[in-house]
Amino acid sequence: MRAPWPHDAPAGPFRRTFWRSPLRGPWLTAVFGAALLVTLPVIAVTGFLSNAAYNPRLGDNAVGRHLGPLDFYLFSWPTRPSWLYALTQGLHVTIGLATIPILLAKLWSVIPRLFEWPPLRSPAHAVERISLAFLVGGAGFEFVTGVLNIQDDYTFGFFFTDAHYYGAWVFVAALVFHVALKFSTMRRTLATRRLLAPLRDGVTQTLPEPREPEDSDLIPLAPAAPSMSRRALLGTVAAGAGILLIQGAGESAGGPLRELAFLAPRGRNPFRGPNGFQVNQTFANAGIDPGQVGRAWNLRVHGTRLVRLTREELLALPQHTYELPIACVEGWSTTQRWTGVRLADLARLAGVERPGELTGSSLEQDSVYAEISYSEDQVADPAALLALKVNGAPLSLDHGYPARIIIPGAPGVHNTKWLAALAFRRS
Ligand SMILES: Nc1nc2c(c(=O)[nH]1)N[C@H]1C(S)=C(S)[C@@H](COP(=O)(O)O)O[C@H]1N2
Ligand SMILES: [Mo]
Repeated sequence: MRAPWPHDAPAGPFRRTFWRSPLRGPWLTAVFGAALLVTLPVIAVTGFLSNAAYNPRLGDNAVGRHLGPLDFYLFSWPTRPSWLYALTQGLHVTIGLATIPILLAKLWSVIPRLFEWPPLRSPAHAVERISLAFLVGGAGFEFVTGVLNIQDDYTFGFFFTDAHYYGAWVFVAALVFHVALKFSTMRRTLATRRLLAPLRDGVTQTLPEPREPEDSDLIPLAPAAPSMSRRALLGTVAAGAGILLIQGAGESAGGPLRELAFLAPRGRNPFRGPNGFQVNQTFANAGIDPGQVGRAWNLRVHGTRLVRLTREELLALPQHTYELPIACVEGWSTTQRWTGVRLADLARLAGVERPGELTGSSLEQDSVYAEISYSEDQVADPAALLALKVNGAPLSLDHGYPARIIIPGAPGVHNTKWLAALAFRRS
């Protein structure tokens, strides 16, 4: 298709003879491309869904953006099934991690393209090169920020959700453009070179891909001897992806698979912690004055009137128990048995018969957790609780004592701990 590079290119990587691996060629690139064509759309769709779970339309949402020009969510995030966000975010993180080896292999397979000479041949070529810069840059940015955030959530505060979200638009746009340009080449290559035939070759039979019926600048002009077969390369990449897939499944699915989650954020044992499960951020880390959660604590409930309730008074109200997950943006989730007062009951106490949006405030101020908004649907769910107990025991300080919010189907980060106040609006 493309004319071979002219020989007047400067020495080094700009010469086609510089790239010598006999494994590189359109078939190899097409195989990695086809794999990415399966995983990247799943990551993109689950990513946008998980973002929708933040309810970016709600006014005071500290975590999750205020509505920007690219937010067109047409629905309010549902509360049912209660594991919905655990699923979307679990898939996003698990398949995202498993894709990293494939992405790196794909990049390796096309490295010569990054050194094309002359760098710009025509306006159309310039557009293609610029889209490639956005594609590679966008992929790098999304994967690096994603992995950093998994390892230490919201290190970047507001910056992460905004940047990862808008970065996703850039990456997806560049990807759609790239696929439109390359899809037919990929299909033709896989068809003419017979899908899996090259996998039969051992190291000694591993020759460069044939330059007939069409040449490709990915095929080396001066190939070195192979140090591994294509089969071994694909096997290594697949094994890497498979291991990451299993570890991610262990993190988000829990159960016996949990033992396999060797990359679990900050190496925490999910079963260890007060109340029998892991803590995201400890009370000590939150920097709240311990005096604020002692005898003097009471919950302020704002509605058409202000009501103040001590923990004893809250415990005297009708209590309800539900099994609900905490599903973190980091990809892990854990289901526990929560007991407490229905949010809708508290709204009524404050004089709001038909509650609309709710804003919850934490004693932890000056943080992304200080204020979180909830939708009318979330408040109306009978399992949306002001939790006072978990697994039959009082909440531990680390899990949000004296009281925290638990909303079915919501991202873990919206389950505000160390609650100070609730403000109900009318529907
Ligand atoms: N005030 C406050 N609430 C919070 C957090 C926090 O750091 N501070 N972490 C949130 C996040 S990101 C998650 S995943 C859950 C974790 O709850 P856990 O620590 O009880 O497991 O609490 C959420 N509520
Ligand atoms: Mo989280």
